[in-house]
Amino acid sequence: MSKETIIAEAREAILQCDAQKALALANQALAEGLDPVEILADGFSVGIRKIGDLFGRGEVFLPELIMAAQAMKEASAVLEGALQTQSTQRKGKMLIATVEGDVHDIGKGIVVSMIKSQGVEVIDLGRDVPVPTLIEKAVEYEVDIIGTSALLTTTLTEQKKLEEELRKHGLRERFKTMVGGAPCTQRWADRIGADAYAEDAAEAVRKALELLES
Ligand code: B1M
Repeated sequence: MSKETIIAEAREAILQCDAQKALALANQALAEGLDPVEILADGFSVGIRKIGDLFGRGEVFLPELIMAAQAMKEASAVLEGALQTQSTQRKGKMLIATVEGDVHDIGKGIVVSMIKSQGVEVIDLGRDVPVPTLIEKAVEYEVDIIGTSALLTTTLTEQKKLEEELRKHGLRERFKTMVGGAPCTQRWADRIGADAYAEDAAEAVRKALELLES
């Protein structure tokens, strides 16, 4: 199967909420030596965003969204597994989580795998993580960067809360912060005083490495 066909079928598998097909395509992509990042970004991620648009327009409903997310998670787990083997050299430490009130963790998972593959140690606290926990763990693990992902306009404010709480506790200078997630923008990052914003996982890797060098 050509790369273009695998990418097109990967999108389709998510739109059809077909986890079995998505998994088979992810495995086939790896067996054919294709770039897992490209298959994720141009194939599966496009499919899940399309389902999100259909959901937003009321053309599909929550059960389909949940099934599509499951298919996406299974396929990305396979592709992310391939990423983790690319580099083992340690370059710094980053804590990352999806903010409180938000369970969206597919994109964060891709970001984590890609940053790890570049030799950065990543402590992933999962999803729905309150700001006090983020700060407590950042201090405990002595990380260099605190990264937060927010996918809902209602939970984006948690990223602002993190900046405020860090300042309040005199810890702002101790950590670099990075924000991301679909509703997040560079403007938002500037407004709240975050050190970096990344639109996608590839940019998250670049920005994390820049923050570690600064
Ligand atoms: Co929900 N959801 N969802 N959802 N969901 C959105 C976000 C939505 C835009 C869909 C829509 O209506 N069009 C909408 C939000 C609207 C808004 O806030 N304005 C929405 C809604 C409304 C909801 C619920 C409220 C639905 C309901 O219950 N009625 C509910 C909320 C639950 C909650 O969190 N409290 C809900 C639930 C769910 C599922 C559980 C079904 C599932 C999530 C499963 C999971 O993640 N485990 C889900 C999904 C899958 C989506 C969409 C369709 C896809 C998200 C995704 O995985 N994208 C989403 C629509 C959309 O985003 N267009 C939607 C693919 C992923 C690769 O991209 O996450 O953007 P993304 O990550 C990218 C970048 O953003 C960036 O890099 C990643 C990789 O390139 N990035 C970072 C992300 N984090 C970063 C951190 C960084 C740097 C970069 O540094 C730290």
